[in-house]
Parts: sequence; C-alpha cells; structure tokens
Amino acid sequence: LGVSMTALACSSAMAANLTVGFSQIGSESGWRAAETSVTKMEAEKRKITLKFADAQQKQENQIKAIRGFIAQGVDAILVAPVVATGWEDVLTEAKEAKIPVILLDRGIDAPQDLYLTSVASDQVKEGKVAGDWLVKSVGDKPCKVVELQGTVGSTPAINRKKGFEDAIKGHSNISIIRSQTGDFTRAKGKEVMEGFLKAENGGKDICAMYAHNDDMAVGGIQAIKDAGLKPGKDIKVVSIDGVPDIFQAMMAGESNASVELTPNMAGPAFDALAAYLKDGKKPEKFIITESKLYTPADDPKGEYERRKGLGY
Ligand code: GZL
Repeated sequence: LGVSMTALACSSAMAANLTVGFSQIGSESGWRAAETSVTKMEAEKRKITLKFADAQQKQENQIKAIRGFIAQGVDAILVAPVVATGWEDVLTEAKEAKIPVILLDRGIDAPQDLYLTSVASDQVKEGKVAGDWLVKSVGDKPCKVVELQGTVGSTPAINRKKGFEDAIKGHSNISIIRSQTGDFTRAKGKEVMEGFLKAENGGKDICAMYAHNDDMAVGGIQAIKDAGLKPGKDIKVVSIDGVPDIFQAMMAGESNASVELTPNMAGPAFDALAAYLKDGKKPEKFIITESKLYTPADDPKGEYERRKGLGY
C-alpha cells in the first residue's frame, strides 16, 4: 500500500506542477463548447494548469497560439486541429522544443512523430452508422438525400462523408442529390438547408437530411419547418454528436437519429500524457473513442438530462 500511495502521490504531485497549453478551434457548436468545459474540468481534477486559446475557427490563430505555448515553455500542448493540413512547421518547432503535442477530436495529414497521440472518434464509422440507419429506415423505397457537410478540409467532414457514402453504396434507391458545407454551425446549416429546399421544389421530393453534426441539423430542422414541412416525418433527420438539443428535437419528433461523440477527449489525453511524462510510456498513436447511435426509442429525455452541466 505504501508503494502505491507514494506512486499515486508522485503522479498527482507531478501532475499538480504540469502546465498544458490548449489550442481550441472555437465555439462553433454545442459539442465544441462541451469539449472545452470538460477539458477544463479534467485539468482541474488533475491540478493541471491549463492555458486556453480560442482560435475562432482560424488555423492561423491556432498556429500563433501553439508558438506562444512553445515560447512559454509549457509541459505539453493539446490541439484540436481545425483542418487536416498545414501543421508540419509549427509541430516541428514543438518537437524541437521537446514539448509533446496531443491531438483532440480531429486528425492531421502530417508525420505521426509530430504528435504523441491523437484522441478522436472513428469518424468514418460515425458516417457509416448514420448511413446504415438510413438504409434500414427507408428499405427499398427511393430516397433523395441532402447533406450538410462539416468544415471544408477538416477530417470529420472528409471522413463522415466517406462513411455515409460507404453505407449507401449498393443501395441504388438512395442517392445524395445535394451536398454543401454548413461549417458545423447552426446558422450556416439553416441557411444551406433553405437553399436546398428552394432548389428542390420546396423540398417535397427530399427524403432525408444528413448533417455532419447536430448543430447544423438543428438549423436545418428550422428551415424545414419554415418551408411548411415536418422534420422527422416528411424529411428524415440524421446527424452526429449527441448534443442535448438533438435529444430535445427527438422528443418533439423532429430528429430521427444521432451518433454520439463524447466531449471527453481530454481525460484519455491527460492520462496518456501523465504516463508518458512519468515513465516514458508511449501511448497508442490513435486512442479511439466510442460512437453510439441514439434514436427516439432510446430515452431522449433521460439522455438530455444526463448531459446537463457539461457545458453544451
Ligand atoms: C468531431 C468534431 C466536430 C463536431 C462538431 O470530432 O471535430 O467539430 O462533430 C465540431 O460539432 O464542430
């Protein structure tokens, strides 16, 4: 007991002195806001000093923030990379400064030795789960789908598109007739869906709306209602994140399915970092979080309540 208590004291004492820089994308969605608040809670729990930088969804602001963390000599850097490319130079600078970098919730196209680990969901799987739900829901009936894509060039947008297309491949009755980015925001999702409805004869031939996140889906739901149609009935609604507002939409019969994305990427990230700094233990390069499908049959009220207080 003595030994384990010492180890525990040591790791928490060591964690107590840790300073970690966090370059966050912004607050474009409810899920992103929850990830920020959960990351702050997880740091607090471990007595880690977290230096937080909000990039307002601009990569140049993230690069600036990371350079600032390097100059301050932080012990580690967390980054949620807004897009997949353009990170090699700044992450090479972090590597040369011997500051470990951990990626949260999105991946990058860069040599894997530039980051200690990446904590994210399997986003191709998320798209596949969403598509499989639609395939099951429509059977062999014809179904014209409109797609609200996430941020252009981000791994979730690229991967969720791929996964959904994999699911509907071989089902010739289902086709994506329009696809455009809503940049993961509610406002843009509403605007793009308004455009789709106008372009598609008021939307009466649209069978389903697939949104890469719930916030765009909620915006799209409003556009469908403004067009005099019933979301969840006239147009099926399937999306990803599992935020409280999508469970509220399910309770109102306006959303049919959402694939949950946990906002707690920081817990596994901080645990991997502590083991690495204490014992040099290298974590898995990719730590994959769970993706679970929810429909109105899965106690949406309870799921809504369970997410209270997480900062969505
Ligand atoms: C996915 C994450 C996405 C969320 C959106 O891992 O990067 O970014 O699905 C958020 O809500 O904008």
